[in-house]
Amino acid sequence: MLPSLLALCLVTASSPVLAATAGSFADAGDTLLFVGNEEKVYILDKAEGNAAQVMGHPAWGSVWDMTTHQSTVMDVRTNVFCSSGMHLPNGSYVTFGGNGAVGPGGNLGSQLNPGGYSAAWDATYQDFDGTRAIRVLNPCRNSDNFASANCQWFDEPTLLSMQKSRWYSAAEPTADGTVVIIGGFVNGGYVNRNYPNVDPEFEGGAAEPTYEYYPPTGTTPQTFQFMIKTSGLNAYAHTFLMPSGKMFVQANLSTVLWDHVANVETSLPDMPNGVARVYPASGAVAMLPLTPANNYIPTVLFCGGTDMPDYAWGNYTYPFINTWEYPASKDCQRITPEPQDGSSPAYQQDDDMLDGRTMGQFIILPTGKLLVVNGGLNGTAGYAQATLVTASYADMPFGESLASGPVLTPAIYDPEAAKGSRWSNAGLGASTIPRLYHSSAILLPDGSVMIAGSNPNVDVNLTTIFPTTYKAEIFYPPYFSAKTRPAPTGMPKTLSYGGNSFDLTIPASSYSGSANDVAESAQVVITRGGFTTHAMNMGQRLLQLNNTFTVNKDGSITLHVAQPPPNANLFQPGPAFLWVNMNGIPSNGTYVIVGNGEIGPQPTSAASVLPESVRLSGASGTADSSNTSSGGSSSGANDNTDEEGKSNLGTIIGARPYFTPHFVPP
Ligand SMILES: *[C@@H]1O[C@H](CO)[C@@H](O)[C@H](O)[C@H]1NC(C)=O
Ligand SMILES: *[C@@H]1O[C@H](CO)[C@@H](O)[C@H](O)[C@H]1NC(C)=O
Ligand SMILES: *[C@@H]1O[C@H](CO)[C@@H](O)[C@H](O)[C@H]1NC(C)=O
Ligand SMILES: *[C@@H]1O[C@H](CO)[C@@H](O)[C@H](O)[C@H]1NC(C)=O
Ligand SMILES: *[C@@H]1O[C@H](CO)[C@@H](O)[C@H](O)[C@H]1NC(C)=O
Ligand SMILES: *[C@@H]1O[C@H](CO)[C@@H](O)[C@H](O)[C@H]1NC(C)=O
Ligand SMILES: *[C@@H]1O[C@H](CO)[C@@H](O)[C@H](O)[C@H]1NC(C)=O
Ligand SMILES: *[C@@H]1O[C@H](CO)[C@@H](O)[C@H](O)[C@H]1NC(C)=O
Ligand SMILES: [Cu+2]
Repeated sequence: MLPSLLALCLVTASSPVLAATAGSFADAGDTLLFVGNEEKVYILDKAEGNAAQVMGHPAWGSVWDMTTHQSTVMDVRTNVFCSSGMHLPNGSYVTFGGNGAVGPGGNLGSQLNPGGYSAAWDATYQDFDGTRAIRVLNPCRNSDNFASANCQWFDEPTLLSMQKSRWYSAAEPTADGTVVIIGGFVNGGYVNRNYPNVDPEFEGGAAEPTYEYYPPTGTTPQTFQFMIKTSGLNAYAHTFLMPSGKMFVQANLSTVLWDHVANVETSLPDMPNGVARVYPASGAVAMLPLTPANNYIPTVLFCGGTDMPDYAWGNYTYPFINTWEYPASKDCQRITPEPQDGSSPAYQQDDDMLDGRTMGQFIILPTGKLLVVNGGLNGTAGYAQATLVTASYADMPFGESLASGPVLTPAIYDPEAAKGSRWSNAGLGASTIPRLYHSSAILLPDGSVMIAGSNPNVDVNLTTIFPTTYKAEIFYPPYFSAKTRPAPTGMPKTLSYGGNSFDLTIPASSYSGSANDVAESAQVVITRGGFTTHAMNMGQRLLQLNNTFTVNKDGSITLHVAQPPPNANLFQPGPAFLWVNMNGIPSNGTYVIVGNGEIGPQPTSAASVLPESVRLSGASGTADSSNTSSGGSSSGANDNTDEEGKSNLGTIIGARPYFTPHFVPP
């Protein structure tokens, strides 16, 4: 029905957007987000027709302040649409690749690249080609001068860029803080195959099977064979660095353990039940907490996505079925890629999710439980203006969305619970805002979760059924019902790999009950929310630090805390938040840098040796043990009025709590 060039342009523009993240205010339409520090969330969108302007063009970058809930536009030169991103050891963030330059309607920018498949620049949106871009951001605080170049995006493709064009690449940090940038599309499309045509020269639909590094090494990118094997379905491959330094990589139905240094791969079993998890199937995927109890042996959890048959995936142009009528998967699988008991890695059937979800997203809460938010009951990520069977856009019931049935109620997965009882949504409120393609979520340092984005449209569309959504929300997990949360003192600013333990003190006023019991329940954890887009959090991890305790006469509790284990593969160097859980109630997170802050081999020392725990009968906390029903220690998002519609990046657009289990804002 569509002439092929039009189809191509359409997909170019319409392919997935960046999922934005937190901060949603900004154009949360398609967002990438990350928490820069304890004050700021950075937000990126694709280049599109946002009303908010910067430097005379629509804005696709902003920074949101967690205290004031105000956002400020930032200039980003290249089109970040569907890029990947990662933290660096010094706390800076870097994003990789994206889309070529586009103009209104997602059409090719006005100044074409050679070959005519992509554009170098667009005169209307004033975005540059982002396909090889490397953009660096040093998170700043209110005490810094935001106008200085040091606080702005560095986005100069002529000075710093990748060797290959990458859209939807994966990015995984290594133990020395180097980032491996893996695969991606040369250009965008629904899935990366030109089927039933087989034209290896088809430029737009080519998969990029190589990998390269940040910082750039200058060596020619090598082919990662797995990316050829899975080429039709390997956008945003799921990657997790393992304790050995090898990388666990999952795409299509294949799984591999990969030594990126020697470029040697070992096959692991295929994903059971035919459920695809990478974009655009978009399952929720996360590494379970690394704890002293599991000896820091990683297990990866996959939930949802879709088991659509091969034919249904169609091709680069569009799916061959009406995806919005095809139920998404509830299936969950766990795998321990490097078991230490001599067994072979195997997928293990886990409890089904309560709802099928495509584009569900896992947020690891500081308590070690996993929240799943967002997504749809049917279909897949991506957008299009036709499918093979619904060739007319006018007949598409959900506009350009390839998903339907927004899942509005979150659920919580407890990895420690007995099989059969790991999922619950008891007491969790429902959102009223569909969060489909290009939505995202991230943990904030007060323990709440910012949810933003949704824009299954090629450009801004405020009038369709699943519109470009500028409104962000904050979800308050059940622990926000606690009237008092632990308030530890002595939180360090840096952590090392092994070395001397450190002490934290929990005053008696910040807990209730028997000091001995509460001290036993204490957990000290570091979390990394990562870089979120497209329903995934690249780099997200939680690691529990080992600890012992001393109960003091005044009821205060001293926690003796081990440094992270002396293996930087377990928790790569860089920014994190440090938390203390007491009786399952987390403190606020404190910003810390893990490692020496530099790219390079990380210094390690022997694992910390902890003193024996000391109990003291009779000591107890003095806090009010009751729950609250009015307010809590949330960041005050509840005082935001609904300002949706201002489309102004300088304004927080409707950030307000919606999940208020046991918590009603005043
Ligand atoms: C952090 O490291 C990166 C990569 O080495 C560098 O580009 C950036 O400027 C550094 N940030 C700061 C604040 O020094
Ligand atoms: C996708 O399939 C449709 C229907 O067979 C075909 O018209 C179109 O050319 C295909 N696109 C590609 C990139 O192969
Ligand atoms: C996934 O891999 C299988 C086996 O190689 C292949 O037949 C299938 O076409 C792939 N899926 C897509 C959408 O390319
Ligand atoms: C945690 O600390 C305790 C007490 O020192 C020790 O016995 C245990 O081996 C440590 N566990 C790990 C995984 O390091
Ligand atoms: C928005 O979507 C509606 C319904 O799908 C469509 O009719 C309209 O043309 C779209 N508007 C824009 C600006 O694309
Ligand atoms: C989801 O798909 C099922 C099965 O095709 C269908 O019955 C249901 O109506 C769809 N839901 C929506 C919201 O379209
Ligand atoms: C307070 O709320 C928590 C979380 O919902 C619950 O587990 C606990 O039992 C409640 N405590 C009281 C005293 O109501
Ligand atoms: C946690 O941080 C919030 C601000 O985000 C503050 O209002 C609250 O008092 C803090 N709570 C504790 C226990 O430190
Ligand atoms: Cu996208």
